[in-house]
Amino acid sequence: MPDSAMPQHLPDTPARASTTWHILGAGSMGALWATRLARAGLPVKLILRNPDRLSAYNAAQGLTLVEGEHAQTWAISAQTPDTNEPIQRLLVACKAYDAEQAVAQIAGRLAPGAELILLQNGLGSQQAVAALVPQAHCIFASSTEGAFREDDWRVVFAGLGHTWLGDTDQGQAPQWLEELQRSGIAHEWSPNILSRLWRKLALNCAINPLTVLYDCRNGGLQAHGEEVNTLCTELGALLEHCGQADAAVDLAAEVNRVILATANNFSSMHQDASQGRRTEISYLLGYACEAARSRQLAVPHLQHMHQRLTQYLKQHGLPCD
Ligand code: NAD
Ligand code: KPL
Repeated sequence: MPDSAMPQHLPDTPARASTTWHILGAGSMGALWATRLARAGLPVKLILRNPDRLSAYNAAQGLTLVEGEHAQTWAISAQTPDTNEPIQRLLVACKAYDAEQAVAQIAGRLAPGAELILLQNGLGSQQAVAALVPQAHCIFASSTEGAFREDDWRVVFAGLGHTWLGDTDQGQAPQWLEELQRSGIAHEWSPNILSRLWRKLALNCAINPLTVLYDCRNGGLQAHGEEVNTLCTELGALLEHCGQADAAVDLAAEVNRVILATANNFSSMHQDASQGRRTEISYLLGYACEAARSRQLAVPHLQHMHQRLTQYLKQHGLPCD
């Protein structure tokens, strides 16, 4: 597929004064957001792990977004965490297990009233980040968009989706959502983002671990319907005990719908495990089991699933946290 010949260089000063979007983590989701914001003419800066990653990025001359047959490179400026520049708006696009440490590296740069948008899947990492930077306004996000890294600094937009954003104090939708609109990032302000995150966590707990253990596509779980439904029953009870009764409504029906609708796909956890990458188990099944334990709710099947998955990851030389 031909790439557009030259990287698109972006103006140093955008036409209209706008808050810079700092993006922490230039992987799949970070690149998907950064390139679309930059394409809309918004000021974007990437924060990369260290000077080696910054040199590699500069050598590549930008971030490439592949959409269908079209690939376009955007020369978005980048920096390391120790750059001396205040951050007003930060998209945290690391994996759940990296988010807290990554934010700790830039915490001293956060301007008064800074806003953080936390894109992590599962639960637990958002609360850890919010506790680390109590002076900042943390917005949690739950996204059904899909992207993967084809190569370093080259990301494929693999699945259209939607992103829900919200905070835990029932705050008003921020003005800058209009910038997401302009960037073509389908989104909605959610008055109850925790309910969305819990629902997604439950879906992921009912599907993802089983696809790893049975080494199958999502559709392969149709042969294990009883096991899926047993997990859904426990997950529903857990949601209710956690004050998330709305997220429990018709859970099994939705899980079975998702299994059918995504029958041909490998779950994100299956992709991680089969490619030798660390999974987000602690922020999905681990979080669910801990939430049940702390409320003295018996969830024997979820616990057993957690043990089996932990064992599997150990046997395959992968971290189980
Ligand atoms: P990824 O591994 O592709 O990208 C994470 C990036 O963060 C990597 O480039 C990594 O080097 C970087 N990073 C880690 N620590 C850092 C640090 N200290 N400083 C700077 N950079 C650092 O991950 P992803 O697929 O983009 O996923 C990010 C989150 O979004 C996950 O929680 C995932 O579950 C969620 N999510 C992903 C998708 C998807 O399709 N990829 C969809 C929905 C939600
Ligand atoms: O979100 C998913 C994932 O693979 O992480 C689905 C498709 C819902 C399966 O749980």
